[in-house]
Amino acid sequence: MDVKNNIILAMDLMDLKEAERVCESINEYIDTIKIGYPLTLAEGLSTIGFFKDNFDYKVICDYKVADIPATNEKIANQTFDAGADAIICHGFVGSDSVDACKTSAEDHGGEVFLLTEMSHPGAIKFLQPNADEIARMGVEMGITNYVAPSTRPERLSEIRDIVGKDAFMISPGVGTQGGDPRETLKYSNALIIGRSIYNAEDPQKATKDIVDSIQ
Ligand code: NUP
Repeated sequence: MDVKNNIILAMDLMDLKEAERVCESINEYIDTIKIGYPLTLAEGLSTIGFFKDNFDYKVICDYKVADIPATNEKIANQTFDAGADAIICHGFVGSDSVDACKTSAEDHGGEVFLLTEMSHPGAIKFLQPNADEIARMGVEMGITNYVAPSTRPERLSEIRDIVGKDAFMISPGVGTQGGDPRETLKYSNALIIGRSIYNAEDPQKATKDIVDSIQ
């Protein structure tokens, strides 16, 4: 996936009008948006089409799909049928569940991102001990897109070593959660940034400052 300025906007505002205002103000810098449960549950699955039709964004749906294969398939099909370009799925549920999302993505001409380790402190207990295995499983399955935490550059480096230099890795946790943009881009292809942009007093300036800082 090609991401303008290596920045993916994590849009977790829950009012579509507010989200639209933020997107309008930063449109010159952004061409890829990640939406998740907050906005989708508040405003509906049609938000995917909203961003595609009004902004021509690539839309990554952060639904962290983590169910049995049959249910994963239904979730992924709904997501791609609504126009998503990509879906994020959890790896800890195992290869059969991940494969259901991968197959749905392939059937719809979309992409799947495999979430390896998460960015928050709590991920250290259960996810981190298994994250390398999850990444290795992804490689074995032929998955080329990964999500890994900007908050732990040393782990980003290790996960990059596992998935290889050609994999496409995107990283949340930049800014509000403490991750550093430049450090993250040593290992990752793109930053996922939410609150530091949409909660900023001036989202346009906040985005420009990040863009300038990574050029
Ligand atoms: O490990 C992860 N950490 C994380 O923050 C995986 C994620 N998908 N996210 C998401 O990235 C999180 O749900 C939010 O949408 C975004 C980060 O937002 P912010 O911390 O920049 O506001």
